[in-house]
Amino acid sequence: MAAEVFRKYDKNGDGTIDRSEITAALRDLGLNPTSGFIETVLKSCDEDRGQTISEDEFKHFLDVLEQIKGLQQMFNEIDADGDGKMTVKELQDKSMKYYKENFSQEKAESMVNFADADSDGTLTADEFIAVMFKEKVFS
Ligand SMILES: [Ca+2]
Ligand SMILES: [Ca+2]
Ligand SMILES: [Ca+2]
Repeated sequence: MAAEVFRKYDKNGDGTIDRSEITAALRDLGLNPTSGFIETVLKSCDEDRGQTISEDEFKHFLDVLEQIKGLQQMFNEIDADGDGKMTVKELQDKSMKYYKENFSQEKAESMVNFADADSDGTLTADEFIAVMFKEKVFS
């Protein structure tokens, strides 16, 4: 079973999953990943630092994809109006549920600003997931 799933991601069939194949997998989830995020995903799976994901490391990659899906769900719930942008207010409204704390305006603002790669004042799923995933993996 695992080998079949691996082949689905190993598009060129060379036995490893490289950056472009990671990118394709993330696009399949509906993301538009930056090169920085792709690098983070690769590093989190690539235990032998071979710059690709081998079949041995593949289980970890599937776990990572699951984690990312979980973060997507979380994003969609916080994005209450479903416009694909998380505002400071939307984050504040759901902060008790997800962070067990009622965020002040200031705190919600500073979290949004921290993750807001294009500085438009709101977070896309890509901006949100990139930061949340990094915290999960490297903390
Ligand atoms: Ca490949
Ligand atoms: Ca929204
Ligand atoms: Ca933004």
